[in-house]
Amino acid sequence: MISFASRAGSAIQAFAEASSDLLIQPTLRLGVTGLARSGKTVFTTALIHHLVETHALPAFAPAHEGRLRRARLVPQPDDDIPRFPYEDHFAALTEQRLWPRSTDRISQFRLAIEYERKGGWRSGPGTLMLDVVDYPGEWLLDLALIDQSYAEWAAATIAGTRRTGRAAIAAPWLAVLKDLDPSGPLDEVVAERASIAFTAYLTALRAGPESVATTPPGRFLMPGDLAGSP
Ligand SMILES: Nc1nc2c(ncn2[C@@H]2O[C@H](COP(=O)(O)OP(=O)(O)OP(=O)(O)O)[C@@H](O)[C@H]2O)c(=O)[nH]1
Ligand SMILES: [Mg+2]
Repeated sequence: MISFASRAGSAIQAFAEASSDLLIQPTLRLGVTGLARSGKTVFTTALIHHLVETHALPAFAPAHEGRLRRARLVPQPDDDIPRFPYEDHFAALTEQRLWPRSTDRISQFRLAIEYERKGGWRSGPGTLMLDVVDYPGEWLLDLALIDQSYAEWAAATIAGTRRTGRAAIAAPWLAVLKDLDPSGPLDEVVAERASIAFTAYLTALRAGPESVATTPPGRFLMPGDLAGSP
């Protein structure tokens, strides 16, 4: 009961804080989404640059109407998520003239955007906190797995190895599969060996003519913090 009361208390407090936050300081959280190599990191870097340097943004209504005062990077709110390395990406693009490497883990940043309200019942200056998340495009593939059972995914993945041009790259993984006993006792070492062979197959597919990952799980290709976990 005590724990319920204190939990309810902290929930009410959190709600009150969130509501007062919302009144004083609205927060918008955006995920930039797209398959691997679709341009998320470049777009995100350009977005920060244009907002922070207050470049002319004629298609962005608040800027066009002269209501955008300034934007600045402020500490991002989650201590357990790495910060988006904006300065590194920007320097690579403009000084070294290099495109960013494929993103291999999640990161985020927070922009405080100071603007002039449009009028109505609350006018005057306002600040919008914009949190933007960048992540490896490979992870987007795994959304398709949400509606699939393991058996359906396994059947589809094995059927996929029979597509034209895949026999040679699938052979080493299929050879490992043949030696597995699905009803035998769990052996972590054997499972890891199979997982490594399967990941090599996914990597070979990604290196193929399509040059983007299309076979999930993308987490196998870009494990991020889960690298090496069972
Ligand atoms: N010409 C041109 N090419 C771009 C632009 N943005 C991205 N590209 C190309 O697209 C590639 C991928 O861009 P990224 O921003 O790294 O793509 P991403 O979506 O972050 O990719 P992942 O991190 O692998 O998910 C770059 O290496 C460039 O070759 C752009 O504005 N202009
Ligand atoms: Mg990226």
